[in-house]
Amino acid sequence: MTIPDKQLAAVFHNHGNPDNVKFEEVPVAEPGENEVLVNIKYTGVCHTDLHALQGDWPLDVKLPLIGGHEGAGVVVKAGPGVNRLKIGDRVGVKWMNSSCGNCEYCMKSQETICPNIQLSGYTVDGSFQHYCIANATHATLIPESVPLEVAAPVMCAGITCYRALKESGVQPGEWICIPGAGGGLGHLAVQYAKAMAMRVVAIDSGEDKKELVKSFNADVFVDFKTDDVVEMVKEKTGGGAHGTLVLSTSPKSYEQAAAFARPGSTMVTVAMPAGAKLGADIFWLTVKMLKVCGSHVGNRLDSVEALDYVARGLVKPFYKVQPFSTLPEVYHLMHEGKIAGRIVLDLSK
Ligand code: 8ID
Ligand code: ZN
Repeated sequence: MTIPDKQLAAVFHNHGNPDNVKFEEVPVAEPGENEVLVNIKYTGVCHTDLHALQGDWPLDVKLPLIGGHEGAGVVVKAGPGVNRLKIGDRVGVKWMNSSCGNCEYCMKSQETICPNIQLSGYTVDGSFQHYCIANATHATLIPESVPLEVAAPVMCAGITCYRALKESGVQPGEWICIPGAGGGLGHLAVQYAKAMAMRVVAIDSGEDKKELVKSFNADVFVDFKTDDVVEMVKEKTGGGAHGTLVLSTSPKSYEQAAAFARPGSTMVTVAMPAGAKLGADIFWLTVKMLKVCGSHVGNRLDSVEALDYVARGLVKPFYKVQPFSTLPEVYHLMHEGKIAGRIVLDLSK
């Protein structure tokens, strides 16, 4: 296979709205030490990509940036010192691009809190291009039985939900509450939770998202636009969920999660709405003995395990495939909360 010198990439030079994304010809990068060049076939679009475009977060974005961190493709070139991967391997390019491997956190497999972390589609260029650089230690091998377009949404959404559910400490038979259940992360969280024998309260809005989460056997659906969220969660779970995974991009979900929390339960913060603060009342936090726990994607083993649930047929990403050129439209739909499941971009179109 010949690798071209130049390729098409979705780039933004400044923060702003989806019209800031331009399709430009850029050089194909050369893999460095312990890096591989991946020919991206499919990439999911995560709400994080939209946060990066808008400049929502208190962490600097590389500019100009090629976003994207749910890439799935094939290794076409290996840099010096690569032993783990070879040309032809099917791999995923994740948000977790690389870590130092030597700090206190890396030593404990907590690589997602490594102070020297690099993030695909944020601090380094990501999967919204045909040829993307990936770190050979962190790229995830995709099992042969999992098609690349299916693997793409797992590379961020799947891994993140899987790890966050573990962090919640919710046991089989107990209730997990999932605000944002009909979105990219949410629809996978519902499935991982059911596969772990949890009972699920799914919160989102609209018939299509209700039908989607019900098709994954969510036990209860609460519509945040028409239902009294706090009262309904408490009533259906007999006093509040044992854990909550906040996957909604509305800060209101954090207020509600603190209000419907069952005493002794854990709220896992996953979604990061711009400027959101935790407004929980310290009195109730204390006397209800609530736990608040942040969860940032997953480590290398979480990634392998999350894909294994898919390979075993326990989790099935729900996605619509669209041409690469539709990325700006995807951002518009995402901003309006109109995407049920994920949109996966086909780089060949
Ligand atoms: O490692 C991490 N912590 C991590 C990894 C990946 C993504 C964090 N994230 C973050 C993203 O940056 C984003 O802030 O998780 C959030 C959700 O990402 P997503 O699933 O990719 O977003 P989406 O597909 O747009 O889904 C959001 C859902 O929230 C619903 C929407 O209807 C949509 O289905 N929602 C909204 I907006 N308001 C809601 C509310 N009040 C709500 N659901 C319940 N209650
Ligand atoms: Zn993501």
